[in-house]
Amino acid sequence: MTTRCGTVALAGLPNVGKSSLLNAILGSNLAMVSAKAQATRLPTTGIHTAGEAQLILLDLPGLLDPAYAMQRSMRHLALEALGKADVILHLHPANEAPAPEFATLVPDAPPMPGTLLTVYTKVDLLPANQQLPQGSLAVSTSDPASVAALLAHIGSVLPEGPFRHDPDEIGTQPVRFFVGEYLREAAFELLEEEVPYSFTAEVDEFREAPSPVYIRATLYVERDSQKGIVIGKGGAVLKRIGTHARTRLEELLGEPVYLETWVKVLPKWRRSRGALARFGFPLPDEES
Ligand SMILES: Nc1nc2c(ncn2[C@@H]2O[C@H](COP(=O)(O)OP(=O)(O)OP(=O)(O)O)[C@@H](O)[C@H]2O)c(=O)[nH]1
Ligand SMILES: [Mg+2]
Repeated sequence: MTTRCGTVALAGLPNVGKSSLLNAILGSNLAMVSAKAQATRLPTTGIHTAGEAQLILLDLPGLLDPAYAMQRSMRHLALEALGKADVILHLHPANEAPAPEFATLVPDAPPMPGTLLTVYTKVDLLPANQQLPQGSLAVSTSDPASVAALLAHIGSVLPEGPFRHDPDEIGTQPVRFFVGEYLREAAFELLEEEVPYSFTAEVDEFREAPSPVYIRATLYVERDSQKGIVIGKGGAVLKRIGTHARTRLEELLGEPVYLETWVKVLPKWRRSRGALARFGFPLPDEES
């Protein structure tokens, strides 16, 4: 059997449905999703193996014009992945068709030798009187047939080569990464305005045995007032954040989880090189 295997980057503006499409392809809620933009900060890898094709999918941060160091890191990570991808999916909402030329979104990208495919997302929201350009690839996460058709198309442009991952694998990142992601997903769901953007989480302790899995995490915000909001009256908000993340982790692990959370203030961490390095955000070399 001739196998195909390659990296497939999910790219586009914030909020276009990149993480949702990753999850729809995997048939699993691996990546965090939010109705609010700029949810994904670090690339998330998903593995999809079916028949003779293995896709190494990279859910990337949205391509935005960076205003501060964390956003510069997000863009840097996205561009770096685009330079290495075998296939680039440029995702764009169907109701905002036609999509702009991808190159206009990434004038600062390295050479991108991969095959570029424009994919219209959220087709279920397309008004009946609006048409997509002839021959467009289009998906809705609520329509499995549209996702299957996209997968077939990607399979046909994927390079030949041996599988690089166990076909049973769906992700490559450690559970610790997803602890932070699901805590942030709760923050995006429950908190408003700047608070979810000032929020991040760090795992201090992770113990897999004995059951339940024990996880202790610190939640960081940038100001004292935000700390009060994250904790809420009588700890009610913090409890909801923890419950959401714990439920998501129990689904991922298939095991009971005990999650302990603490809230701390780390002023301006999104603009601090040291704090960003600690939270896993590399910055391009020339930056200070
Ligand atoms: N109706 C509809 N909504 C969708 C579809 N795909 C995604 N969405 C919604 O669009 C919003 C953004 O989805 P995400 O998957 O988080 O988008 P993203 O591109 O990863 O966003 P960032 O990580 O912020 O760049 C969420 O509210 C999703 O539920 C779809 O096919 N149909
Ligand atoms: Mg995302």
